[in-house]
Amino acid sequence: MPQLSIGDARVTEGDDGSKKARFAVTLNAKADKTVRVNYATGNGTADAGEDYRRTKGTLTFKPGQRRKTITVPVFGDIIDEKNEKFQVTLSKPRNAKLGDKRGIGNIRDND
Ligand SMILES: [Ca+2]
Ligand SMILES: [Ca+2]
Ligand SMILES: [Ca+2]
Repeated sequence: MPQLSIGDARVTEGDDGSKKARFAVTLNAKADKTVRVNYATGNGTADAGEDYRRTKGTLTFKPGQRRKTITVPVFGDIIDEKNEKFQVTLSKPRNAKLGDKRGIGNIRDND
């Protein structure tokens, strides 16, 4: 069975609006069946609603597809903070198994 892994993301915070943290989710081999996996964000030192938008959903890889991207909005502010982290965790893989199931979102403060 092919294996799913998620990478880390790095984004420099803005001062307003939001910027996108992009997490690549990859399959280590082509699958002949449709692969699905759930994902959800979780707090680290960064808080949902304050620093980033809570995001969850399901990715679908059609047979032959190897790479998808999860996008999480990171909110801008003008508060002097430490650099902060949150995570995106994969769960419930269908027709695949999990390799690295946790991606770290690194937010670099710019204030
Ligand atoms: Ca800022
Ligand atoms: Ca912030
Ligand atoms: Ca800030």
